[in-house]
Amino acid sequence: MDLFDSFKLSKEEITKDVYLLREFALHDSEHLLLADMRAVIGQAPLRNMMTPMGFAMSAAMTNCGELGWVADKAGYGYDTLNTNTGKPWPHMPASFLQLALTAAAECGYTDFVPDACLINQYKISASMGLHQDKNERDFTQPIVSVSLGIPAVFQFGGLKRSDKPLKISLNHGDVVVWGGDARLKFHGIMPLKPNSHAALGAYRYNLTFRKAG
Ligand code: MD6
Ligand code: FE
Repeated sequence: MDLFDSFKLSKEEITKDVYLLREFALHDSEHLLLADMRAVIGQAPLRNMMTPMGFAMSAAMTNCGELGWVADKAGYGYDTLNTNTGKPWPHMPASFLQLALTAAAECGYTDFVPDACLINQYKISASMGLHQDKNERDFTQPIVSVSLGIPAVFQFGGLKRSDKPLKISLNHGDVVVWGGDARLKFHGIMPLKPNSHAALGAYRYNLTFRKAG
């Protein structure tokens, strides 16, 4: 049997303008993706940034692409330089870009031009509080989010922080494409439960691709 015959795209619209592509990243050269992620982290090490309120975030972060998302005393935003090293962020690997573009196109976003990829690493019990992604310039561009490693429960609510969120489990290789009316909705990650993944150990990684600039 041809490799391609066995690939049936799984696409579910979990709520308006939020698409879940189960295991999509596994069909798109998974090993290269993991090797490229390790190389980016090697050049721009993960670190726990401080929020403007003075709290360390429990997820460790780094970036690749022209722009990287950073948090510090001055606030949140994108920077062309890695504030830790003073150097530009590593280039976005071709495997990353290919995955982001094909996932976006599957969901109707054929003109996605990501210039930033935020890499989040969660250890057991790390979490991310409900937030909006609103530091980007152009909210007509979607966000493509790739989950790797151990599972997590993703929450997504409404346009107000107090709107009750839906919960959905995200597993290794799952991709979420998020845009349109959902673009500014609150979302977060519940504290990770103890678990282990064959290739990535007791961690979850999330790649979020954006057009930031
Ligand atoms: C995470 N993701 O999955 C955190 N933001 O670790 C996000 O904050 C996120 O997955 C916007 C769109 C999709 C996402
Ligand atoms: Fe987010």
